[in-house]
Amino acid sequence: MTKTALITGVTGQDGAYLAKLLLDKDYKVYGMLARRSSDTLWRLRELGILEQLQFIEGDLADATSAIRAVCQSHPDEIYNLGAQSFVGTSWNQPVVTGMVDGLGVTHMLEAIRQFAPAARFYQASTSEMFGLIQAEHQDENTPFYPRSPYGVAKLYGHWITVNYRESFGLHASSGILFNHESPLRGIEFVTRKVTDAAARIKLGKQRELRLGNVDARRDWGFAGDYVEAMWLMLQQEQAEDYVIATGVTTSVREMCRIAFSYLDLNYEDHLVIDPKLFRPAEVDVLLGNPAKAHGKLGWKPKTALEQLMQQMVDADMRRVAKE
Ligand code: GDR
Repeated sequence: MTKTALITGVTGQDGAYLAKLLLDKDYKVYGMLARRSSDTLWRLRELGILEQLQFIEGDLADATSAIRAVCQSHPDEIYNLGAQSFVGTSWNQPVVTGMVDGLGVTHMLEAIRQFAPAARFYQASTSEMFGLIQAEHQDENTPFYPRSPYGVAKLYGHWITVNYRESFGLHASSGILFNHESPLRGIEFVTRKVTDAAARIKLGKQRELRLGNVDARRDWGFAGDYVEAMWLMLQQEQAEDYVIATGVTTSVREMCRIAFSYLDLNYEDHLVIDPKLFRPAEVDVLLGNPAKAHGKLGWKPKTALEQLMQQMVDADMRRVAKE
């Protein structure tokens, strides 16, 4: 029997890859779509899946949107990927971030509890919840200490998911995903900013790359690998929470070196440190331990950072050359 999925945040990087994965598995896929004046559909076009999706207009900050989306789509599975996902922006829009990334999760869970209690729910949680790290590796038992309004809002979303599972027996799982990138990553995030700049510098269209804290370390994986983990979580009999990561940490500086050297460029000739790009509070280092996901879901990351950066640089070289 054909399964039906509802994805919030379907136009984002993860939404696009997940929609493609589910369509390839013959799901009927609905996407909740917030109307925006700018073009948000480019990722779905790039993956060639725009025409195969059904859209329901709605916004996570609006409880009636969540109810309408659940009642119209009759989903077997709901993936809540919609969010104000820019960590830096969350200091300038802390209330909107809290509404969408925090209360928005409750809107979805309430809609499910009341109108589709048998549906399975995935919540996009994040390594930003760990924030100020006390442990060398972060796993499902590491204490949280968020360092941004984004991390704080996401922590609420995480715990309300756990609470609805424990209170009402919903099949609700939270995936604690570490940074995950791809050629579909938005230019606002540091990896894509770097690969886009490398391509522009190589093609003579830009000279500088301005960055903030290049000593920050992240555990970077490929988004295409990570959406498989989301799907696997909802195929389990028991709903649980999982850390999804590579188990390797790399500095922003080293990530720049990898991207630039692929084009025979020296990043040090172009890098300008801009104090305006530092955050009011920083997450210095993240390093996930995905052992539980490996053991229970049989999930393993397939793409190393070097390979990922090369794919992103290649895609940006093609894009910039066409401009
Ligand atoms: P992050 O990703 O905040 O980890 O959240 P981002 O790529 O924005 O930053 C990573 C690190 O790079 C440093 N940095 C810069 N970042 C940006 N964006 N721009 C710069 O110019 C720059 N210079 C240095 C940052 O300070 C930071 O330390 C991402 C998002 O996708 C979240 O939504 C998600 O939850 C987490 O990953 C897991």
